[in-house]
Amino acid sequence: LTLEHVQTVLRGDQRAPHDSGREVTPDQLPKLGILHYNYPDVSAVNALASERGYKNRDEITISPATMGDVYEEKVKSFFHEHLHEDEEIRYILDGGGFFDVRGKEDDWVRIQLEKHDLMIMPAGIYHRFTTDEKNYTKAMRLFKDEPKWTPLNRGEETDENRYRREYLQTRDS
Ligand code: KMT
Ligand code: NI
Repeated sequence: LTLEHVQTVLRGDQRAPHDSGREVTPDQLPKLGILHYNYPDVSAVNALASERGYKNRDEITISPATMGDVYEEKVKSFFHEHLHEDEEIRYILDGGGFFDVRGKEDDWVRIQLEKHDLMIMPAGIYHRFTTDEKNYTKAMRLFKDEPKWTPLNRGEETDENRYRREYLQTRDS
């Protein structure tokens, strides 16, 4: 136990493994509409992308070394609770991180992603992302069309969003 760890616990560091309380049980993710795989070979990612009609991709390296001064800002912005109007597919090329998603009771469920994990999140799910204490996430982002990342931060408007409503209908039926 180091001073650093004590400080981390006291301030509830978003990059700590248990910031969000509960750990994930394997049956929890499918119930929330989330798919989670581990693909050591990128050819499996290519196959999945073509099956689902994903034509574009890019790579992002989230780390102080690649982002410099804006790193902390970026990490904060990814950690704002948001939804997207499209599925979000992420493949971890190196390093790791956490996606937190809202469970059925609107609780946070923390999903740890490690190298070669691929996660598919449905449109309309509230979530947030953070690097872990190693501060290094290299990820492939898959897009059906042009690479764009449009987070809609949670608020009254997103509660009425049709993708949000459709997500809840599917999840709770
Ligand atoms: C998201 O939607 O939160 C992100 O795309 C985070 C960065 S990709 C690991
Ligand atoms: Ni997102």
